[in-house]
Amino acid sequence: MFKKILVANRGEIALRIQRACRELGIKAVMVYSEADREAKYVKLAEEAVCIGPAPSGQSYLSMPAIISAAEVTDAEAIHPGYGFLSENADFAERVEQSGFQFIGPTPESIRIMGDKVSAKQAMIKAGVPCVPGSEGELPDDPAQIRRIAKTVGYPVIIKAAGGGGGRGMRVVHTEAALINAVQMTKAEAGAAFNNPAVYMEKFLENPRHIEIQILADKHKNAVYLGERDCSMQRRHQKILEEAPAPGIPRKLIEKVGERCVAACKKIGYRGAGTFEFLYENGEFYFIEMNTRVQVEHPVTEMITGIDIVKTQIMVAAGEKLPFTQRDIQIRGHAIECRINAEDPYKFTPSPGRITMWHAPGGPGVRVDSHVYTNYFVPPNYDSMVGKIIVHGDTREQAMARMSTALAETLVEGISTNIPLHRELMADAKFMSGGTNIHYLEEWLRHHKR
Ligand code: MV4
Repeated sequence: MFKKILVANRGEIALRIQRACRELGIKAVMVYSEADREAKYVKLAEEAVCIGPAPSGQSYLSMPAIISAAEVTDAEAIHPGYGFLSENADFAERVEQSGFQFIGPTPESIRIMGDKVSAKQAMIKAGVPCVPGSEGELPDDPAQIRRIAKTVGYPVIIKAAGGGGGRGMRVVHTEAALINAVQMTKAEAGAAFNNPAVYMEKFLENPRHIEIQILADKHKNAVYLGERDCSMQRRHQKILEEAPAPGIPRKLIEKVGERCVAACKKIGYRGAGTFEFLYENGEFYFIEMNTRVQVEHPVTEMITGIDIVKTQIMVAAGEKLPFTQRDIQIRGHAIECRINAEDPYKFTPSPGRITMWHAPGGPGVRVDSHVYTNYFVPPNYDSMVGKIIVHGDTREQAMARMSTALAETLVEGISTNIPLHRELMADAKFMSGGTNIHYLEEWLRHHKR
């Protein structure tokens, strides 16, 4: 096992990784920008290195700054967290070339999944169900493009190979609009991702966003840890997640989960990973794979009892997965609310000093947050200041526990989206379960204030 790990991230996930290190008896080196000097995980750290000024381009995205910090502190491995450099194949490669373990999959795996066309081709080959569409990149010939769209059937969606997470996509409803839409998406993709390749899929009108968590080691073992429902989102920002996904047959999840595991074994995947699916009319359609730990990993930890971050570290060190698929039991229901420093209905950022922070507690309540009373939320980064996660025997109990937890939570000095979460926990449609990816945006349109 490693003796020392460098945590190349900030905020709640930096603290989460530090805690996993503590539990494993590993020293954690924290890196921080000048804006994060006062962060809790920096104060708690046995070792911390300032890697640059507030802008992330000069700190959390600076490969030389992070690799030098690992060199001067004698760390053996680097955990990238989520966001920043976590899905940058060049970074993973430079980390390994500098003699450190990258806590994540190989650069090759990251590269395959970063290109959505090659990701989809790998999944089709491995037997994972995908959205019907073009076989790979779209050709240049307009007649051929029209023919593909006719076969797929309108509406279609044009997506950039270099995109993902909602960037570089365009829906097309008619043949008249097709060629222009393809050209526009290609031009934008060339500028934004330095890769003009695009592909086509059938556009699913009202899907849910369901994802499957997997863990794999370096010895060809892989398991799936059930699914998460991440449909509650606004502008591709998830706001709450839950596990299991309400109303989806267990047998179907098992079938898709087994396909994901088979795909991992086939491509030699290792570490934690998430297969993203759209779910509509009882069918799963793969769209993308995330090669990092995700913000919403705690809901899976709560229903499985497995520590995903700890396992990431163990498998990176070469250990075998300490459980098999048969050992993994889904127990109860978990919900996570992301607490953002923002106006709850206008969504404008609300950085600044938190004059009062009181976190909730009680049975089945977990709070993952790096903030505290008198903490200053810097304006330079993502607005998430923490996550409230609850577990219950049933979905009803989890919702009741979340309502109580939200009522107990006190944040003063900045605005947060807690009022929105409180309303959602009392919303009849959310309470009945299974709302789709458009629900929150529609709800917000009808609840203008
Ligand atoms: C789609 C889709 C409908 N049909 N693909 C958006 C983010 C990126 N990961 C894929 N996205 C979508 N792909 C087909 N063929 C609708 C979306 C989509 C979406 C997906 C998941 C969660 C929220 C979303 C919000 C708008 C659109």
